[in-house]
Amino acid sequence: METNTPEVKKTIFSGIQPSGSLTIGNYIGALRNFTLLQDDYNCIYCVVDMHAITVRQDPAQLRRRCLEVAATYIACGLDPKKNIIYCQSHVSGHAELAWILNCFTYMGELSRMTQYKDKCARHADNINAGLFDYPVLMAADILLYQADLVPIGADQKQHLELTRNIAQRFNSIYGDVFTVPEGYFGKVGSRIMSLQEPTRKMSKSDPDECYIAILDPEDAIRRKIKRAVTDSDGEIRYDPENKPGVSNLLSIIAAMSGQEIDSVVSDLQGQGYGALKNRCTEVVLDTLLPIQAEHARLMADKGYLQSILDENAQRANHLAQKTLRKIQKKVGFAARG
Ligand code: AQP
Repeated sequence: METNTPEVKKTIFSGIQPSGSLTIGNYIGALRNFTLLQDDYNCIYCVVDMHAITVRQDPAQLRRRCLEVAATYIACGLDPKKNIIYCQSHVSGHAELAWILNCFTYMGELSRMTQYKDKCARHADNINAGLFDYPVLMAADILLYQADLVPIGADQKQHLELTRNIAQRFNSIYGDVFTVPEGYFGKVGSRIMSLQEPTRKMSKSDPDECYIAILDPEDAIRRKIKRAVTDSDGEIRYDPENKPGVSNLLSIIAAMSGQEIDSVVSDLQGQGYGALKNRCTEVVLDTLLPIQAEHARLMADKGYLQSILDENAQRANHLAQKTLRKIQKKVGFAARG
């Protein structure tokens, strides 16, 4: 017999750090998937400013970037009425749950995190406890909303695995309190590489020539792609191990145009790297220019952006408190009168 019970939508959580200008790596690995999933899930997309201060930030710039990232979310197509778009520091539950989860996470687990090791090497003068604890805060972000699915790039896989371990460990002690989340990775582009060092991930905190920012002006985009490192054999072929630069440009074209990589390669058959770079430039500009125009429109109305962040922080806080109260009770914190 058919029933009319509506299917309960699953929950998605993800976030991006306002630690620089968002790159096409952030767009392809995360943001683009956020927009694809917004109709089928209850989505919570956070600007993770608490994560960003694990490396030194200029306070005025960080404040501005929080608004800029929220505007980028909306400009990329996320509907702020449908999705919960807010700043992490506006919902105190993230920090509160992180503290509890710290007590269920081992030093050995955190020491193995590759992002921690990379960041220690890059910020040797500031290896702070927050950098070490970053994955626990990320686990708290996700588990606070009982998220089923987490759209992320490949670099965050290890952190998500740790989140799952912490959730399972907690559940094995206290019963099934946390939903154990799954990762969601796009078919192509879950690891976009640096334009100058294509064996390394593209990062927003790298030197400017290594990445394309979503908000880069057109002439900078043209210049950066023109100067992207390729190789000397001249053949357009997808082979990330032996031809990382060319393969990276092919991945960017495929991810942004929605074409299969094979079909991109066959379209460019017999042509040189000039044609590959021209095609890449065309696809990147087609994607980014409309986003930039919408972003400029949103940034001109800061009052509207602020109201979106305020309203959505309240919605997020309501959900967060529900989980937090449950967890506090489980671990034995005193009841409130
Ligand atoms: N190069 C990339 N390719 C695919 N996905 C990527 N992501 C980041 N870089 C790439 C995905 O974007 C989301 C948000 O990332 P984040 O800002 O929270 O942290 P991150 O992974 O440390 O990103 P960056 O750009 O490298 O930041 P910095 O330089 O500040 O450390 C994540 O889902 C990530 O996988």
